[in-house]
Order: sequence, then structure tokens, then C-alpha cells
Amino acid sequence: MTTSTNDSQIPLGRYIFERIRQVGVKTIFGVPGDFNLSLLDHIYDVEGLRWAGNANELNAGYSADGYSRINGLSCLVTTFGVGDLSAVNAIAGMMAEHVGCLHIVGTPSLSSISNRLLLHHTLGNGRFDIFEDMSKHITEKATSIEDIEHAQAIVDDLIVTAFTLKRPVYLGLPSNFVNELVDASRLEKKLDLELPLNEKEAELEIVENIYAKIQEAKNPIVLVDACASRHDVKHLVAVFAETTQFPVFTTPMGKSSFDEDNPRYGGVYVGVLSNPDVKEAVESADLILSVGGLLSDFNTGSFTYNYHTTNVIEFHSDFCKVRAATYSNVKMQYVLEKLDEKIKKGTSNYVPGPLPASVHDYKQVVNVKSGKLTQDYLWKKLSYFLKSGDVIVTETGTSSFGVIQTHFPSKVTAISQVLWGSIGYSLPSAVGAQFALEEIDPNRRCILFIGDGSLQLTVQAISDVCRWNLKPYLFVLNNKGYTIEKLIHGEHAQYNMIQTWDHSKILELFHDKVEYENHRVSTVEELNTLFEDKAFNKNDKVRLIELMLDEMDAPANLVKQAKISEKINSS
Ligand SMILES: Cc1ncc(C[n+]2csc(CCOP(=O)(O)OP(=O)(O)O)c2C)c(N)n1
Ligand SMILES: [Mg+2]
Repeated sequence: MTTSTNDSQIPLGRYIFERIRQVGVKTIFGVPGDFNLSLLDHIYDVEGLRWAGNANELNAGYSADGYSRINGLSCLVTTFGVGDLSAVNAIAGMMAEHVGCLHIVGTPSLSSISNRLLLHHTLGNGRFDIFEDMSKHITEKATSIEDIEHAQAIVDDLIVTAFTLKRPVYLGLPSNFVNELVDASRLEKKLDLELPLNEKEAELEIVENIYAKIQEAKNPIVLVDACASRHDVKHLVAVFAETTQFPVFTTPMGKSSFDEDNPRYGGVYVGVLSNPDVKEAVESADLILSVGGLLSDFNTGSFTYNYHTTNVIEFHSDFCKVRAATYSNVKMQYVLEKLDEKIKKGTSNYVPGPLPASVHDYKQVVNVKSGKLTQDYLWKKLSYFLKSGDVIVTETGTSSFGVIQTHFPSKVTAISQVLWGSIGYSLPSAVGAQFALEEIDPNRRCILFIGDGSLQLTVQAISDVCRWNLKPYLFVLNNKGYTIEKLIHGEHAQYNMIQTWDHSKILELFHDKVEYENHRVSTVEELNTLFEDKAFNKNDKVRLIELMLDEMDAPANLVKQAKISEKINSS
């Protein structure tokens, strides 16, 4: 326990937050409401825990997502009905993208429920279970406390589930239970957060099977995707690459799951949207070791993977697949460990070949010294501004496609919601990531790129930045509206236009005497000057940088993707 209690019993509310703190969470996101107020009181009883107090539940949910991607788990508290429904989009995003979060919903007391009182935040029909039912479909587990005897076990189980499976869970907490007393000594036994071991025989069989395929292969490659970082096997991929010397490629969602400074890094594979030499290298491989694959449309160039599926071995968090054979419940973490041990003991005839030259394409910008700022220049030049430890957050739109062109130095973490793709996600997610970075190492920078359209959905998250004096870089791409949509359909349509904002006034509006800086960049010279400025490189204040870009300027891969998307939408 982080706070000493002499009493052998503590309130359930305090128990929950002590547990949350024990598993490394230090910031709780959410919005108060009368059904959760007495619960929130207990945050202040736990040493080292803080209440972020977001401006709305959607932002709170997105912040919980960003925090969890850096920290491994997050906690969100909302109030019944109005609160949890406002957070639904963020919760579903965490479900889709494998992000662990304990979502606590303060609900009416059991007596109110059993008397079917016509309470505020209900539909007025006496049904109190509807919102939990909704949550069941978008969480790994949704449970409400019904009696105090089972409360601690339920809380523990939900936290372990969210942490180990990297998915959101829902805890309904009727307000009458918050101050009921529970056994404090249960906290002395830490929660077991290790993944359960694989069934030995299945694991042995799959390792032998994969090893044999590796021995036969002449031209194997590794393809790393989103779940490698979400389920924390990045280090195992690094070790595997070192042992085998196989070339390693990532997908857009997998970007930052492998060190791009590693000489065996080959680039980003996105089906037909890939650089031609990357496409050739991946599709001509006779064995593809796919780690943590999440093969969504935007992650695969709309399913344009053109390799033989019979050449693929899939490693997932909860199953593995060798050609047609699926090994359910065999987790990649242990398989990768055992496989590496086996390869280290054996011999190998593998001769590493050259890698695609396009991994160096970002260097094309070094000699560009002037001209109008373009998307192509921005994303390549960004490679030189980033440094080890940075967290870079991009938004659905030109930025999530553009950043594929950026070369990441070692130990950069990328955050983007490529599968769920809810615009407005990136700003509050960056705020959540920034909370986590401040707790882990305040020198690590959080750098956001958000479209001018997306910003308008969740701009209140900047209020959280000012409230907590956080210091992210907020790059806003001003291209006069929904460029990604204009590329897909309706280039001149009024529905793809937005209200023009004066971005230089945003920090002024929200600031609470915090130090801040505004910049506007329209040219290559201005971007270079900013990136080379020592003071600008230090994350000692919040900065908003407006990037002035042509309305229809877009990364080349997005232009191609948009054409494919339009075709698919009308087919
Ligand atoms: C919540 C939500 N509403 C609508 C959409 C559809 N949508 C996808 S991208 C986009 C426009 C993004 O525009 P902007 O942020 O300016 O990005 P740009 O492409 O201009 O860089 C819209 C409306 C969505 N993905 N999510
Ligand atoms: Mg835009």
C-alpha cells in the first residue's frame, strides 16, 4: 500500500484506487458527477495519485488511451449514463486498438435501482442496466458490483484483465458501496500481471514447426505490426532480429515497433502503397514472420497484400498460426522467447542480403533550403527534428499517412488510431501521453500533428494542457478543411469545408498564466529555422505551431489510398 492504514478495513473506493496505484497508474482521467463524487474523494487518500479533471468524457477517454499506450494501463471515471455514453467512442477505440483501461462508472445506489426510481440520467423507464449492456459489446469485460463480499475479487479481476489483455473493461459501481469497508490486507498480495503460460506441448510443437520452416527458408523476412507494441514484445522482436539477421519491415500501425536505425530495418510495407523496392522485398520472401498483425484497410493499402499466405507465420497475443494450422490460446510472447533460444542453439545458413534503398529516401530533403512548405518536405524533414525518447502522435488525415515517410530515431514511440480512426483522437491522446511522460521522464517530448478539421472536435483538451502546465508540441496542419475527405470524394463540396479559426488565439484563450509560444510556418526556411533553434528543441513550454499547407497537398501514399477507398466505397 502506498499509504499506511492501521485499520484492517478500508472503504471499497480507497481499495480500488490503491490497487490502481499499485499497478503503476498515477493519473485518473474523467469528469465528476453525483453518482461518482464520493468515489473521487478517495483519490486524494492515495499517495501519488492525481485527478486530471478533463473538460469532457470523450477527451478523458482519449487521454486514458494515450496514457495507457505509454504506461501500460489507465483508469477513467465517469458518471452514469451521460458520462459513460459520452466516453463510448473512446472506449470502443481502445477495444479496437488493444489498449488497456479500467473504466469505472459511478451508478445509482442499489436501493434506487431496486425501487426503480425515476432518476436523472436514466431513460425514465426504470431500466438501469442498459448502459452496462451497451458497454459489454465494446469492452473485454463489463461487470457491476452487486454485493460487497465479491467486490474486491471483481475489481482485481478487471484490473488484471485490462492489463494483461490490453483491452478496456467496465466496472459499474453503485454509489452505496463506495464507503463500505473491505479487507485491507488483501492489498499486501500484489496482483499477478504475468501472462498465463502457454500449454507446454502446444508451445513446443509450434516452436519446432516454425524452426523447421526457418531452416528451409532462403529469403525470410519479419513484418512487425501494431500488436507487437501494444502487447509489449518489441524487445523480443529486436532480439530475434539480432539473432537471425532477417530483414525487418513494419506496417503503418507497427511503425516504431522496431528500431529504424537498426541496419536490418527495411521500411514500411503497405501493400500497393509501399515503395516499389519494399513491395518487392516483402512479396518475394519465401517466409514471412508476421508479429502482432492487425490487417485493417488503412494498414494494408486496402488489403492489397500480395504475398502467398502459405508463406506466412502469424504471431498474435492470444494465438499463433503456421500456414493453415491455428494454435489457439498460444501467446506470441513465450513463443518468440522459446524460438529465439532454439535458433541461438542451432546453426544457420542464412546469408543477409541488401535492404531496400528507399529506407534512405527521407535524406532527400537535406539540401532543400527554400520554397513553400509541402507535405513531402515536412514529413521527411521531421526525421531530423525527432530524437530518441520522443512520442509522436498523428491524426487520421494527412498526418497519419505523412508520418510513414518520416524516419524515426531509436526509441521513438508513435501513437495513431489507424484502425478506429476517430478524428479528434490525437489531441487528447497526446495530452494523456504527456501526463504519462511527465511521470516517467519529463525530458521526453510529446509531439502532436493534428489536422485543422480534427482539432475542432476536441480542442478543449488544450485546457487540460494549460491546467496542468504540460509541455507538448502542438503542430496544427492548416489546409483549410478536410483534405483527406476531399481526396476521396467531394473536392469542392461545402461539406468538406470548415470554419476558419485563428489558431494563434487558442493558447491565449485557454492559458492560466502558463508560459506558451505560438508559431506560424509557411516556408521551408521557416521550418528549418524552427527545427534548428536550440530553444525550440527544449520542451520547456507548450507550443502551438501552425503549418500552412496547400488545400490539396497530401502525402503521395494518401493520394493513392484515397483513389482505392473511393473505388471500394462505390463498389
Ligand atoms: C469522429 C469522426 N467523424 C468523422 C470522421 C470522417 N473523417 C475522417 S478524416 C476527416 C477529416 C479530417 O480533416 P483534417 O483533420 O483537417 O485532416 P487533413 O486530412 O486535412 O490533414 C473526417 C471528417 C471520422 N473519421 N471520425
Ligand atoms: Mg485539414
